[in-house]
Amino acid sequence: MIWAVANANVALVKYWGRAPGDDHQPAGTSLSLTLDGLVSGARVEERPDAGADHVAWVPPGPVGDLRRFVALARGRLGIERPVDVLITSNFPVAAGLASSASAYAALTTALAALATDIPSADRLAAIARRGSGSACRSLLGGFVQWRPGEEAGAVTQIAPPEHWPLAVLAAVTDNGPKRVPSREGMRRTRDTSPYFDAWLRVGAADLDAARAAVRSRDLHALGTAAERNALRMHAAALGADPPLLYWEATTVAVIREVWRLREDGTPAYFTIDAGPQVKVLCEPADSPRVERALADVPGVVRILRSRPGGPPRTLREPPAWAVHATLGAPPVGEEA
Ligand code: 2P0
Repeated sequence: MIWAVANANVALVKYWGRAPGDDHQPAGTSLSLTLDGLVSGARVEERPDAGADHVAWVPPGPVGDLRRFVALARGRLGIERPVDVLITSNFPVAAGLASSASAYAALTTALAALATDIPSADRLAAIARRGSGSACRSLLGGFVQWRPGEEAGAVTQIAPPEHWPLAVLAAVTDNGPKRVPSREGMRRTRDTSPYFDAWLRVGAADLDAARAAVRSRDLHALGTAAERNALRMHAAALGADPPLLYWEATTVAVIREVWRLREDGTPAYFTIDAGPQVKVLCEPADSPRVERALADVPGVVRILRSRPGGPPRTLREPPAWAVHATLGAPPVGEEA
């Protein structure tokens, strides 16, 4: 039996739209930060006597997708025997906090540990993205770029986690599952939004700005590029037919609070994915003040603290927070 754990990641320049075709290629280049402590774990065990794979997601997740992914990954990794798979996370799933990214990065890592030949990082990234596009970014730590294309180095680390000890606070505004899954939201935006082409065009400029800001550790430059890029992604999604509105009233209230903090002299910057939660970047020294301000926004139910995190790891034992998932109980912090 093998366990692997992987961190979630937050995109500072978003992936929002697949390229045409069924190869799960992104339409544009994205840039993410791997998030320490927002973790998914995957337990994988070979079952020589079983007739088929067995998969489970605790709390329940999309097992059909998971089963198809396991079949594909086993084929690519040359794992002939059926496997038993359990996936669990230590933070709310399917709520715009990138649980599918960490889950599929952890699972890819665990399955790779069963392969007879050690697969290259490029091959692993090509497998992980079939589970969830953003999962390939969680295979690396720190600041990670994912660009379209099959050639080597499509997923690269542009700076390690220790390059820049930023604080990331996730203001959870709603624990429920998101309304429209990213995959459907991206498809609808690409196929129906008149702003999709413009979104891809401006994304390239946001990427250049964000990459330069990471290299020079310029929080204002990175934060403004990330905010701009997130708002442009949501503008493209709002233009879809039917429209995609991932925000709740509390989401907007948190945006306004971040802007108020900035006006009052605290550098804090937000980004928002395909859900109502808001992730906020700030200096570690400002983090307690920013956290208090976010927690005081009516409707914010919880703040998750993070910082730049590392790559996946394999383990022989379950991580402590995952033990009860193996017994069928919900993870820490989740309602039964
Ligand atoms: C991102 N998101 O760059 C963007 C921003 C959500 C909003 O990557 O269909 O679950 O599996 O490739 O990776 C979420 O989409 O989508 C995502 P698929 P995925 O983080």
